[in-house]
Amino acid sequence: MRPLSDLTFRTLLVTLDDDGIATVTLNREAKRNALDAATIDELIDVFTALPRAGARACVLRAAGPHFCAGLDLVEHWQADRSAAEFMQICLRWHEAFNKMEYGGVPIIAALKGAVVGGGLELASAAHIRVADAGTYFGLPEGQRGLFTGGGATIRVAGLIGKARMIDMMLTGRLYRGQQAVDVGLAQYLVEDSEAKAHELALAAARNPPLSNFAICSAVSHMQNMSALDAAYAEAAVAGVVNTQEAARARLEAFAAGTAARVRPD
Ligand code: 1HE
Repeated sequence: MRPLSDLTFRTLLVTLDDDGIATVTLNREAKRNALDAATIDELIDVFTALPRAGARACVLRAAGPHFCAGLDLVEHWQADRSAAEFMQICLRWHEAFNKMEYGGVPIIAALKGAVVGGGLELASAAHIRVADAGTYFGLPEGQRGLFTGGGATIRVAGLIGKARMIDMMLTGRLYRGQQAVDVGLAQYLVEDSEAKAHELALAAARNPPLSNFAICSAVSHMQNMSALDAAYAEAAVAGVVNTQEAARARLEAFAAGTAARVRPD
């Protein structure tokens, strides 16, 4: 695996600041950040490298007024792909999004404008989604004569349930605003989604990396297991995380009465 500093990007912008906050920007504004094959390859590269590059959290944002217009429909049409070829494309999408969901680095998606089709699949692989008033969510696959291929049947159905997902795909129904939060497409609805995403990334980055690794990989893995196996795996993960050196000082501070209490403002 090549380190982050060795990677070059054509469709992404990637930075890592002194707080350990990585910012990954979808940078194809002219095409509304539609996901072509090159962008998916770059997402695989960056999310393979980030966990080992010292990133403590990541903001996933986009250039321009829209987060992401989904699959690059023009590339797909021009390539006139066979079923086998498109299956391989989908496997690359899964690789990218699995790197995100299971990579152990908290990813906060700063959303705006269209979050549609594969764009929603991408956003769903983040750990937290922050929307603004102009953000809208859709799955226009049915109207395009397509089907989801980037994990929506798992992640979007997991967020909102299969009945709502099927409705979105069949009818083109869009969600936005408080309704999008209420159904589970976003966890925050704010004026400035980028500022909020950065604030949340900084908050997450203050946790010990091993705790974040568990939170941002184990929960997802455990959803894939039987309840019995998930409970066993939870105990094993907690055995490692809850006895880490980094937790000792925090526990000591609590015992001494100097640690912050968990109280609403
Ligand atoms: C694109 C794409 C795209 C824009 N692929 N080129 N996704 C969709 O069905 C959504 C398709 N896009 C739209 O509905 C609109 O573009 C937006 C609502 C997102 C934005 O509208 P607008 O007015 O700001 O931009 P535009 O004029 O529609 O597009 C600007 C340019 O971006 C134009 O290119 P140009 O060369 O003519 O300037 C568009 O062609 C280009 N563009 N969206 C390619 N998606 C793994 S399976 C996943 C299946 C799916 O994702 S299905 C959902 C596909």
